[in-house]
Amino acid sequence: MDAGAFSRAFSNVSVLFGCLGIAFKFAEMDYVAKVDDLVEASKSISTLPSMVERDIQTDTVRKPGSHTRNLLRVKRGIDMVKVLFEQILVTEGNSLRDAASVAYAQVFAPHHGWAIRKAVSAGMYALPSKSQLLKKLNEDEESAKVQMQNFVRSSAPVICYVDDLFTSRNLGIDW
Ligand code: 1PZ
Repeated sequence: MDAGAFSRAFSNVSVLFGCLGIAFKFAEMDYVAKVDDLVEASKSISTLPSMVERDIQTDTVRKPGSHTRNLLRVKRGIDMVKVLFEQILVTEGNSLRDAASVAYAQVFAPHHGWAIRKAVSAGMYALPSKSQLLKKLNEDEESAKVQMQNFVRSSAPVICYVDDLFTSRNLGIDW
């Protein structure tokens, strides 16, 4: 998979962050820094497999700030958005809290320490309502439904692809 196309596509997730308010500023900064690292790296390393291969050669796969480590974090971010959309699609009512809590619990919580998990669960109370979010995104229920379904459908193979990239090289995906 082309590294530039991948990282540019998922830098768009920061638009969503922009609508969530300051409670998730820290998560946004962390995510944006990691995507930006991949965007920069893709200028000299053209594909995701070659990016990972380089870190394997230099034994820096799990090193803080490595491209491979950042790729795993960004993949989780995409997975979180996918699960969040799936949950929003099946949840009634105007609150995003249940959908966001399920997505966080499923994707990130197992990898975050106590302090971050507490901060995130506190932040969940500061989320905008679904109708406020739609308004900020310039969407209505129907248009948002179509966009979310599209994201869920098209992100699934990308998530699988990155998982395969890690597991096929025995790098593990649970760190
Ligand atoms: C309605 C939507 C609610 C969205 C809630 C988003 C919650 C995500 C909270 C994440 C807090 C991140 C704090 C930083 C954690 C870092 O320690 C780790 C490890 O980084 P490293 O050690 O490798 O440098 N970073 C991460 O786990 C990546 C976090 C990215 C968060 C992306 C979430 C995308 C979801 C967006 C939904 C709009």
